[in-house]
Amino acid sequence: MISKAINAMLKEQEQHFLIPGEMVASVNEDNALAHAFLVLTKVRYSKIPVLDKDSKFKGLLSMPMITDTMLGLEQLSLAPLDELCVKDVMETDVQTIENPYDAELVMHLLVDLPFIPVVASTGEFTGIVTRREFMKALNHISHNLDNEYDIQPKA
Ligand code: 2BA
Repeated sequence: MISKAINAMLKEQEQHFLIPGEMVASVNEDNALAHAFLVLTKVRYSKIPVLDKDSKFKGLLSMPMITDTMLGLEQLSLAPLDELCVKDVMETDVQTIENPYDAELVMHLLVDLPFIPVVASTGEFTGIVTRREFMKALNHISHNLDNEYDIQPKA
C-alpha cells in the first residue's frame, strides 16, 4: 500500500499525467509499413500506439518490428514495406490501464515501461501515461507534501 497522503496527492495530479490521445503520435493498423516507417522516423519516439479506424487501441509499433521484416541473408529488402501492414508486425500483448487509474499499479508498471496506454472499457484509446509526466507529478508532490500534510517521524 502506498501512503494515503501520496495517493491523495497523486489523485489530484491525475489529469496532468495523461497525454490525451489527440496529442499522441499513432499509426493505423491498416497502414502500410512504408507509411509507419516514415511516421516513426519523423516523430522520433521509439514506440507508438496502433489504432483501428474507430480509434480503438490495437497494439504498439516500434522501428525494430518494421526493420526485422527487411532483413535478408545478405542484404536488406525494401519490398516488405509495401507488402506488409502494421497489424502484421505490431505487438498485441500490451499492458493497458483504464481511467481512473490505480496509482500504485501505474507506479509499478512505469518501473519497466516508458509509457502505458490508457484504454476505455469500450476499447477506445484515451491517451498515454508516460514516465516523464508521472515523474513530474511525483516531483510536485515531493515539493508540496509538507505544505498539505503534517507527517511526523514515528517515535
Ligand atoms: P521514447 O521515445 O523512448 O522516449 C524516451 C524519452 O525521451 C521520453 O520520455 C521523452 O522524455 C524523450 N523524448 C523522446 N522523443 C521525444 C520527442 N519527439 N519529443 C520530446 N521528448 C522526447 P517520456 O516523455 O516519458 O515518454 C516515454 C515514451 O512514451 C516514449 O519513449 C514514447 O515511446 C512514448 N511517447 C511519449 N510521448 C508520446 C507522444 N506524444 N506520441 C507517441 N508516443 C509518445
